[in-house]
Amino acid sequence: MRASQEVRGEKQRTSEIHISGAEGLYTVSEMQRILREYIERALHHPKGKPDTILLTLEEVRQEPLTISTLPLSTVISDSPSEAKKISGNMLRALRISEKALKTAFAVLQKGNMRGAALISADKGMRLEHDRRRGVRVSRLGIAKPALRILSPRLARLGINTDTVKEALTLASKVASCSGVRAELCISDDPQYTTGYVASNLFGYVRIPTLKRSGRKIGGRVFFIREGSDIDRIIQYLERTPVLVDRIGPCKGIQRAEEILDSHHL
Ligand code: WAQ
Ligand code: MG
Repeated sequence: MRASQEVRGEKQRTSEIHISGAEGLYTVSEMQRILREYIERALHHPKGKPDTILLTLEEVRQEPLTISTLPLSTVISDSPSEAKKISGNMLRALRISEKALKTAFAVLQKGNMRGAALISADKGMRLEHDRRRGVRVSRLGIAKPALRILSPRLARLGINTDTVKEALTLASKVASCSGVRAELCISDDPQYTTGYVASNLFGYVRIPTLKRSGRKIGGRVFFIREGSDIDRIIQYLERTPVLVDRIGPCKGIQRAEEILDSHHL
């Protein structure tokens, strides 16, 4: 599903605001219920009212690959500047260059992308073919038995929401893509201020206060190992069906240093 709104700017020029998007892997019997949920989500979104809602349903014949969720944790952070420092340090530990970090934070500050930016981890170059749209991760989902394990684990931490479950599923698919070294995400919902850094090394690390409340900025950046085959990566993220069928550990609040120190790099 993708919902957008056309706005008229200066000199009658029109541009499009991305309101909401959602995707998943479902059985035919779930289709009607999911469509209703997606339409509901598009119509009642904190970013505004869409004038266009596009729904696409495609049969997936390929058997999905199965993966585990990344280990989840949350760091302590109580200001955007602290959150930026924590996310920057974690990404530096993952060998993301200063140049790449600069490009990444500029993309997130600008916002209004439908998909994610691909940035080379070393040179900090934008790699996706369509920079306005970005790369949209699709054909991903979580199997029901896995969801039944995940939900109570998240509930114990007070974070059993669709937002967290969907972001954890997406980050786990992205981390399973060879060539992707790390992901940085900030929600584009004005009130949702928690973001994350995800990687195979540190897991899915939630970072509160990554943006100031009320701001419409946000987005996703995937840091790509230098010299990777970009078309293969895009093909995997957009087209290869991947299903979460195992759940990794879900930890509570930790200090950022604890997470960094637990790995000898
Ligand atoms: N593929 C690629 N990029 C995407 C996708 C996708 N399927 N969905 C969203 N994005 C990009 C797009 O640029 C959005 O503007 C941006 O990410 C943010 O999307 O643990 O809610 O759906 O508490 O607003 C993270 C923290 C929440 C969750 C992320 O993202 C937690 C969130 P949103
Ligand atoms: Mg959003």
